[in-house]
Amino acid sequence: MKAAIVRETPDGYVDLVDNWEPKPLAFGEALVDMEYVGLCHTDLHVASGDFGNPNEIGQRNGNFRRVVGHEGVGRVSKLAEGASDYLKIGDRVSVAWFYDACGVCDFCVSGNETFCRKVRNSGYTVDGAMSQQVVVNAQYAVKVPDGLDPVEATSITCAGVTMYKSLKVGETKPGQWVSVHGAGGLGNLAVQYAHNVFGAHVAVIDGNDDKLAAAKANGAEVLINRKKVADVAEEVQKATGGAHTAQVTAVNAAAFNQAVNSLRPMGKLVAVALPQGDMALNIAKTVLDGIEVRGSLVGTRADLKEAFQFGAEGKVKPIVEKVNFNDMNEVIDEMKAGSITGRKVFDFTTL
Ligand code: 8ID
Ligand code: ZN
Repeated sequence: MKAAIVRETPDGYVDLVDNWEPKPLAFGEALVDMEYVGLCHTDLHVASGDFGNPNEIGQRNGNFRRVVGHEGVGRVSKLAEGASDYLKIGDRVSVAWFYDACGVCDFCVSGNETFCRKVRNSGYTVDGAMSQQVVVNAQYAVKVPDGLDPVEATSITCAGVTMYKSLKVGETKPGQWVSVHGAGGLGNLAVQYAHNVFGAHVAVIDGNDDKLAAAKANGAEVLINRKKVADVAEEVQKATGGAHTAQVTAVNAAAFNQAVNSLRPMGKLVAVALPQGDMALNIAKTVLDGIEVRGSLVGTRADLKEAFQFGAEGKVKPIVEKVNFNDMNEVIDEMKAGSITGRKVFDFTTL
């Protein structure tokens, strides 16, 4: 069957193959026939080897190289023994970056399962969603609610839940100002969750006017094209009086510094994007203004269930476009160029 796999020497692109086979199901696992899979910028990091060579990390499926993808939605077609307590044939489920965890450590039992030291991640340490069939751990595959369009659900599976969670991590309150640095796949959903779910005011920063226009349509009140202003932070300060929380989704270390300087005293910076390198943090600003810096990583199964529900209720509506599996490397180039508004979603139903 068809699958998109990381290249032998990861170079940022994928090999599209026809001869891939899923591994045999083990106890508690289910087979999912994929319908739609979105491309997240994390897939580009994985395919580039930014987190190490994924072909050499985690469990291998025979001689196959790692299948990418973690914004997947499909229907359960087969259950191994032990899986029917959690799923039934025909259920629509998601394949998210958080694949599974040990279930018994301090992180798992305290509602912080994504930080389990035995965590497995789809499309990185286990095979991901970009194949016609995917093996999931039935206890961990979160169901997609009725009433949520499956193409839109793919974007909530990673981008949506990640920003819903990071707004929680930022302790976002109604009426506060949130600055969203980067209006890509994650950023446009940050705008929607911040505005429509958390009741916050939103300032958005990006270098692409189409993305800023989409953010405006989704409720952002302050729009800043970083390429057209001398000082991003100064513009945010002028327009908002300083953000209460800055959400950094831009794949660019400079955006982290702009975000810190956009905050008001006691503001929180939530780091979400994963560019290579270090973040420079002005010590005096951090100390004198009581700035907090937190990292935020995707979301738990409970977070994803909640994030899906807001989608099913129409409070958030991902911007999605269906595209052909064979065009994946061209879509990767578009993402690298920063020209995708919302998400491109590969259609597995027509393969
Ligand atoms: O759990 C997590 N923390 C998590 C989950 C999912 C994704 C983290 N991520 C990471 C990805 O690995 C990636 O590093 O978040 C980052 C953003 O993912 P994405 O939203 O899927 O990428 P995108 O659609 O390419 O959007 C990136 C946006 O950043 C803008 C670009 O114009 C684009 O719209 N941008 C850049 I590049 N530099 C900027 C800057 N200095 C900028 N926007 C503002 N200021
Ligand atoms: Zn992702």
